[in-house]
Amino acid sequence: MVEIKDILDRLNITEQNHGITTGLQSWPGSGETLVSHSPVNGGKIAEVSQAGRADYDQVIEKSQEAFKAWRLLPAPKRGEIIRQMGEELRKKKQELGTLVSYEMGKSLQEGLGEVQEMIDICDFAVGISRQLYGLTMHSERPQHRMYEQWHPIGIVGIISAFNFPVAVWSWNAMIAWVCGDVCVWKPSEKTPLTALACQSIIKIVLENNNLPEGISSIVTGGRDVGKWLAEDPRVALVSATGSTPMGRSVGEAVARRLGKSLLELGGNNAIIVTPSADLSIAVPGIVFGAVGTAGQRCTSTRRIIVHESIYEDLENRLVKAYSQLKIGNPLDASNHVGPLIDQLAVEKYLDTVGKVKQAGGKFIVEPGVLSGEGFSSGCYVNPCIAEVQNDYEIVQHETFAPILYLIKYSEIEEAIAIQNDVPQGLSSAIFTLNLRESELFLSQQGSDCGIANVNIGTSGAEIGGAFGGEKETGGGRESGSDAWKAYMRRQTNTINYGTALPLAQGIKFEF
Ligand code: UN1
Repeated sequence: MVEIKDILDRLNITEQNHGITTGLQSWPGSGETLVSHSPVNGGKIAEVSQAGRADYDQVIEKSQEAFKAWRLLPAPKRGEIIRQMGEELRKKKQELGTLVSYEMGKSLQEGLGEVQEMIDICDFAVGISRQLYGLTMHSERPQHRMYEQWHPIGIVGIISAFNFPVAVWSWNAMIAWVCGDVCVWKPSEKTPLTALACQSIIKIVLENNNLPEGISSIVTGGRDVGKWLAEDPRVALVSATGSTPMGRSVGEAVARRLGKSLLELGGNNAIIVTPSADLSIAVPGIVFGAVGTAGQRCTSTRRIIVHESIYEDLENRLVKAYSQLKIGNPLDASNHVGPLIDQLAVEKYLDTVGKVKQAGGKFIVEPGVLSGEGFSSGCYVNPCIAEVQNDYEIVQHETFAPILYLIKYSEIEEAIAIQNDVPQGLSSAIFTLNLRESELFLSQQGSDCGIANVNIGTSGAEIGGAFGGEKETGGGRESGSDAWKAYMRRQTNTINYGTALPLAQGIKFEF
């Protein structure tokens, strides 16, 4: 087993840490001290100071200055900086992945996978730095040229969640940086150390390239800091990942000042399992989706909508698979399921279990909180499965825990209607070998989610695609494809190289 003390040393995390940094400088914030505990064993990891308003303002002023310089660096040169960041992340993958696992509680494999996502988005961003393309269009006027170009927008505020404490920041930051923006990061209060570790890794690159402070800042803190970012007209874009209530308050505050927001909020992701499904791939897809990261991904599988003809067969296979799951220390590679993030999450798990029972749901794999040796943090719970109806109030909500719902259907149209009949619209999947069913599912009358998969589960999206969802998921797209456009402002340019001044739409204006 790894020695956490060594890992912290190698990532420059000490017992007491400055929670405010502008990339090169750091200082203790004037807010209350935050103590980070590991859900793995309940132990205290380290302390971090939080920001007061004056600390926040100082960071924003530094960011404004840095933006003036950073935007002048040609985009491919900015890409070169990101390439170097990817190299530093490669060198520290083991350490950072381990700290993610220890501070957040996901398995070491998933912690390492998260750092791999960071490395991959660096590579992607390097390519994008040479592809910030605008269109050209034919003017309706003679000797006129029209085109559009994309410019940096300024300061990007990044509010990230505990469940992907580093990867989701990097999807935003790496793309924002090649676009010419500067970033101010408010990490989750539950995982502040992984954020500081990221900063210490990329600081090497900022120093080696003599870059100014303020390109990459961290403001540690709670709701206050999120509110300051959301209400601050100096922050051009606020990208927020987290719960729907959090996103609603951020989105409303940003909209009030007519700023831009990019929201990546809750999911209530379903998998439809049809009669022709290959159950030998459907079962592992379902189980990883439901219990991986202890059900704490926004893409976690929450609902299985299964055809009545294979309902019993699938149910039996799932019960058998769940009986083989090993729950315990996530740093031990033989365990499949680690702890929930904290005691509050355990309370929410228990509350949901109670509500499922009250509504008439029947558990076929029993819930429960684990105690005894190895479970002293009180954060380990049994992944469980309940037979429910989709319209139960509780089933309409996202609970960030390994609780899986089974729902029966008889016609494919009904299955798609059930899949769509929730307020969220992030990820969805169908297991089928029937072309008509899969194409219907992917069509405009199919899944209403931002992500729709065939014969793979709902979680584990690759960075190359645009990531995000519809309805209460917030509508934002991050990561790959053309998600970079959210981090830039578009300018349409019309140039007259003739000797006359013809007006558009044929309007005559003579005097
Ligand atoms: C999240 O849970 O906020 O698709 C992001 C996935 C991961 C990202 C999840 N690549 O499951």
